[in-house]
Amino acid sequence: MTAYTILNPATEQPVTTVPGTSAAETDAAIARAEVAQRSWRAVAPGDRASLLRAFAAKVDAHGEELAQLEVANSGHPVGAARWEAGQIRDVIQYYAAAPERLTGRQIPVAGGVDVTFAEPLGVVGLIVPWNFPMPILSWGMAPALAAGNAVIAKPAEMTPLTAIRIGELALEAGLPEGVLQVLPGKGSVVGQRLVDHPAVRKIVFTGSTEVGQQIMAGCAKHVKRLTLELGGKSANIVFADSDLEQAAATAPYAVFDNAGQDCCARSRILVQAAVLDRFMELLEPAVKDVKVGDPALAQTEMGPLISAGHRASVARYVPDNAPVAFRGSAPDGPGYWFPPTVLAPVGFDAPAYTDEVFGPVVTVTPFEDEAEAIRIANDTPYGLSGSIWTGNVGRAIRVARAVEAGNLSVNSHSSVRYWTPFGGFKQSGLGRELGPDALDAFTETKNVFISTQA
Ligand code: TAP
Repeated sequence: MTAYTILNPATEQPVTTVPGTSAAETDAAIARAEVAQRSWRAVAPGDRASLLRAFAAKVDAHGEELAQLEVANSGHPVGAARWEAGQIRDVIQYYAAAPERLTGRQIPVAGGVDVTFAEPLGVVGLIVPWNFPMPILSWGMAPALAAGNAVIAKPAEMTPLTAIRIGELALEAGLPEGVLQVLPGKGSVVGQRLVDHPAVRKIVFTGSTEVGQQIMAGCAKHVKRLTLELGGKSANIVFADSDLEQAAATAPYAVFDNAGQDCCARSRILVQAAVLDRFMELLEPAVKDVKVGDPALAQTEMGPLISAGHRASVARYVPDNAPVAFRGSAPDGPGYWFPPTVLAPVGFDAPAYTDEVFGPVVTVTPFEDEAEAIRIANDTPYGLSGSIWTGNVGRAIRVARAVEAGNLSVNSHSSVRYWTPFGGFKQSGLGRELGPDALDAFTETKNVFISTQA
């Protein structure tokens, strides 16, 4: 185990050191999980449910501590970090209702009785990115545990602190040893081992499309179950018949939330040409008003980027000759700061327009009519999210049905709700998380025929 240092992205100061898990230690954790899972699946449904409720209560009692850890580790504004800590509690609470409701079916057959069972998979590996360490951990962890699986979570190397604490809180709440293990460390070591080890029966991966493709190939060797939540390049489509003031006032938050490090960032604003000039007039003050600064302050709306390396990668999309329409502010001095930046006009082949920048950079592109808006919105390998602004209900429904993306909002930029399904079309992912059906992704259907002829 080699310890490594965690830096605060707002100050560049060390926060703590964390042990990096080795491949051999990952194997040992998988062996412990296999043993623990055999007992966990045998825990009576009501008892499993009440342990999960105790876990949710424990997370709730430590919500402020978790939020402050996320401020220090990830630079999330404290208001957002509190929401994230609340979400992990809510997701555990929601799936705590599942164990007693994992019913099978009885299907009429001749000569006997036919029933189905929802059996747990076994050991599930969760590979979590650095952008939303708490919510994304919970989306896989809670339904997997509720369905009777053991979970091994690998947080992103840079942002393991809340996941480590959540693992401790699970034990304090009474979850048996080995049922939930958190292994900080490198994706190329711990994550890769989870993918390669035959005893891990399912991988839930959230991260870049590039790494997701490698993981899919690795899982194929074992026909391992897989959920993928990958990148995005979502469109915010603003029609001339919309409430332009509202569309412009909210557009910055739809892309600059979490400093743009959001898979659902609406990083391409498409505006009907007839209202482009007016929209830009309204957008400029809204962008300049975004409060960028110390994430520990309650009024802060946008914090720093996660690392120096990531800031350099974002900055490459805004070279000196970039078509900057206008920018917001960012603090000077230490911290990985990058100001909210609006680029227009941009070509359809500009990297800032085609790539997932994963930073506070948005492009604005005009379109003429509904058909063109749909064509442009869909002209991307991604399909995760998007917004449609219009006062015409028929158009809202037509466009929502035509845009190839898993999560759309009309006249809003709604964030993820844990009780509705979430996931991507095309190269944004495979499968769905959250909502009432997530248990299906953590169980196998077993069909049993019982003869009445004997
Ligand atoms: P990645 O670089 O893909 O890393 C994601 C996770 O995979 C990290 O824990 C990483 O470990 C691990 N990993 C890296 N290489 C691996 C390998 N060979 N085998 C197994 N695991 C490996 O992504 P990121 O930069 O952290 O996150 C940003 C990306 O995530 C963006 O594309 C974003 O859109 C996407 N994202 C998608 C969603 C949804 S819900 N669709 C939500 C959030 C983020 P390390 O810590 O060592 O890098």
